[in-house]
Amino acid sequence: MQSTSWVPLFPDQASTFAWQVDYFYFYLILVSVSFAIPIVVAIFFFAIKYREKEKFETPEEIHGSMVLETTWSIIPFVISMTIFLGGAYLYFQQYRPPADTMEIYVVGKQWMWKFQHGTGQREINELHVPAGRNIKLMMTTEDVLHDVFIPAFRTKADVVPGRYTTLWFNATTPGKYHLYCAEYCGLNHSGMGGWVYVMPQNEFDDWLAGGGSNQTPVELGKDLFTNKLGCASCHAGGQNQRGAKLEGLFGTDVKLTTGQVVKADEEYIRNSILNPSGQIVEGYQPIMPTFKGQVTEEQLVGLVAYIKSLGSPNAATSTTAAPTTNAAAPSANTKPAATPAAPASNQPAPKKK
Ligand SMILES: [Cu+2]
Repeated sequence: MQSTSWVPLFPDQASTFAWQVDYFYFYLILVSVSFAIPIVVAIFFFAIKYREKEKFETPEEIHGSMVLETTWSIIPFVISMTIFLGGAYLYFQQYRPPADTMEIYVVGKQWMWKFQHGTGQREINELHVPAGRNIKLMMTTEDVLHDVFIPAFRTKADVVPGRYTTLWFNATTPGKYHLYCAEYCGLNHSGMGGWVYVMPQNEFDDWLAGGGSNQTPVELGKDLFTNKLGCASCHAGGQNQRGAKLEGLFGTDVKLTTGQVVKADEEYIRNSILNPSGQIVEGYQPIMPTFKGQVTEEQLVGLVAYIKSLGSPNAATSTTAAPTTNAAAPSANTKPAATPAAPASNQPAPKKK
């Protein structure tokens, strides 16, 4: 760890893909240098060799060379394809989270980072994660564009108002690593940063257990859904069901009245809450009011987490934290609490263990 005030040329390599990014970067430098140097040398060499020795000298004409033209087309083509393929490989690795991730919700705001774990713990400008696990950040912002940047993990992603973006990593080495906002976001942009603490799994479990009993995102969402926002009055099962069925919805394909088929992911749920008439599910009326302006980003995160917890066909991705912690694992099986306001329990969510 570099904790001195000078900036190291290369930050620590602390994620599974850090060395790959570095190798690729070195490769780009190597390619650039091995072209730049011969070109500069050739410029000087030819400038001297073919300088005008007599006034009004006429150079000898040449009429092209098939061999030369072919060579200088094929070689750069091959080299640029290695750059393209290397870059594409790294991109796919970095921006396609694996299935077995631990999710952490992130809300950016001028000028701080707010994190919330699946078990409810909240953090500001600090993020604790276990080493050796796939972590997925589900991110949005309350105001302007921000960008999560963790140099030691060699990864960054924009945080965009009005939508969810994701970032994943697997931190290899316990330690303390800088977290930055990498998108100019106003006056105190430079102060918008913090630290990521990578801990061994057992220390992380202790940390998580000591975090008090915050409401988990799923609990918050459930409370909003059944009580505060009254979503359950239309979306819960039974005679009064006028809204689309939400149990088992997450991750499925939804057919809209327009004939379009969309995937019910986080973004879809979010849009359905904020702009319901934009995507009416086939067989339903456009009667749902918008909740734009009535729910904060954190409440939206809760609602999305709750609807996710109502079950999905492939429930492998869970919002729970470490499997070893028993601290309030929010999942579908905590659901049938005897809440009279939630007739949703008429239709037990698919139980998956
Ligand atoms: Cu920012």
